[in-house]
Amino acid sequence: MDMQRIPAQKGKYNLQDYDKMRETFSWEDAKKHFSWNETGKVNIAYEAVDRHAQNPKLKDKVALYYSSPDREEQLTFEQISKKSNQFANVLKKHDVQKGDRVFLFLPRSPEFYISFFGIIKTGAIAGPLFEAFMEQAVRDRLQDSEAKVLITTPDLLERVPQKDLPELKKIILIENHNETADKYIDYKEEMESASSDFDIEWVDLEDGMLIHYTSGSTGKPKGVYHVHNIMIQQYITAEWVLDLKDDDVYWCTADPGWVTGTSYGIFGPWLKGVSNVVRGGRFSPEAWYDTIEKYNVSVWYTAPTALRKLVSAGEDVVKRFDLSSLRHVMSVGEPLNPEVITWGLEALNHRIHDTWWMTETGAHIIVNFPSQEIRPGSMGKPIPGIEASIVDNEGNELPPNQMGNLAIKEGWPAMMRKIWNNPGKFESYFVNGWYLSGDSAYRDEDGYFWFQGRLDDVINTSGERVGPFEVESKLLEHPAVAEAGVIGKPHPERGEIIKAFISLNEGYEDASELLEDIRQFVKTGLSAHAAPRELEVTDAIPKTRSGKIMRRLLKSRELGLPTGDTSTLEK
Ligand code: 6R9
Repeated sequence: MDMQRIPAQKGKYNLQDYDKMRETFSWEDAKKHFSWNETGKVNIAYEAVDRHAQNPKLKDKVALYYSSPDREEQLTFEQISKKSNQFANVLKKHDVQKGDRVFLFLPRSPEFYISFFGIIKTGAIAGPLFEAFMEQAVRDRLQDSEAKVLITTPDLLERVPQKDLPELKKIILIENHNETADKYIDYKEEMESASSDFDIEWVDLEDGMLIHYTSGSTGKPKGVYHVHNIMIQQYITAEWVLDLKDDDVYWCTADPGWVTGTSYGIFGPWLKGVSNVVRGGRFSPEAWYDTIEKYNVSVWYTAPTALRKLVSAGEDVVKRFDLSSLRHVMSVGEPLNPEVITWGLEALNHRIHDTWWMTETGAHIIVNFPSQEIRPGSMGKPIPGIEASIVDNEGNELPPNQMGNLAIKEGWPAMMRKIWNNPGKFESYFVNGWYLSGDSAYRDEDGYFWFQGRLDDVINTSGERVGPFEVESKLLEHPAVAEAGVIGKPHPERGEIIKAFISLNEGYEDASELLEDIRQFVKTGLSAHAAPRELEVTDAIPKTRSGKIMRRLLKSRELGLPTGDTSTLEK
């Protein structure tokens, strides 16, 4: 453990004493920030967009600075409000009702943000998908959610297996296309004739708003269901953790297909009425530093995998850009290496604040507050209003410095409310009133939490959560593959890479062309980030007597670690 400690930097941040606040804070206090407090009826789209559009001081403020290699655009709060009203009218015209699932399969673009809020204004539930998804990944999510409408581009449409999606009634295409059937709706054409007035659907705090699919260690991806109530915690953490002030320019690098890209790439800044930068296009150190310089980004939220790439690009690149607008830097998604924090101090002259949370938690849980001393390697402390602890498998709390399940006391505002279509799965997360995260960690005597690893087989590659089952299932669809077992293997830049062990069917030989063909099969069928970077042919995949793949054993063997208890191994 690195015992180096980095004190808060005075004059930069809001230095509220969260340790003290933790003793008195109640979530009721946070509700006073919202106008729905008196009426009881709400809509998160109103709080994040329309409320500012109606405020003479904010309506002309730039809400979205969009930039990609071939397009640049700025939209004010009023423009987003009106355009999302238009889009809501388009959806209503095509019979979208409260509670319907409307999915977005789009590149990051202004249309994404406009249609996202259009959906929520109708009371429907938005489901953002990563642009990188291939056919199988799209099928699984649209089938499970029974999505009624999909918003996409003509290019991405090729990956939508419409014959397998009987519930999908309409497809809205945001770019020029040649589709003529009734099922297809032309975005531009319908937006032009749609009114920019819309009677927003007022809903209850517990009504659904968003589904993010995420991977576990077993089964298909799960639809994590969030309700409008999520805004309470998003708002308060945008204040406490993102430390947003009125004149900040904020940039969250996450894709809106990921919970970070919605909770903190959309809602956090906009609930606070802060200008938000969105960058399309690929990662490159130059393009990223340029984005900070060009928009005078003051608050920056990114991920270890990107930071590690910036570190390896070297300090010379940093020096070519003026990054003096930066005030506050944060990271999420994977363990933040102490070396990266050291680099941040040297190259950026900023502390990098790690934050820990999950798709299921909806918003920040354990963080390094601006006012807090940073202990490199630690995720920090729980936010006020959250009770986090380390528990054993029965949900009994463990003493300091003992490793166990990182757990959260049930009932925080941003908590998922169900797993779509799978009530049993939802229940399985909770033991003795504690939500078990699947992460192992310990807490030191001062209340700092230290991440140790995943307790299940979920893989975290470049910050993306990948379920081994999904990859194994895809591998098995290849005619050459008889059996498959998939693990995460430590990697200096990507955190983990996916390694697949396969056994081959009769008549197939272990040859590099075949392995490359299998890799491509996963890449083009599922998604690039789910394709194994390493493939190894083995005679047999170790399984338990009940037929479960012993991924843990595969991993121990791969890493040359003790293999532990193998008594259930099928002989
Ligand atoms: C927001 C998000 C959640 C899992 C989580 C953990 C890992 C996230 C981390 C971290 C170490 C951090 N994780 N933040 N591990 N330090 N600061 O990442 O959501 O995609 O659902 O992933 O990611 O393993 O359980 P999600």
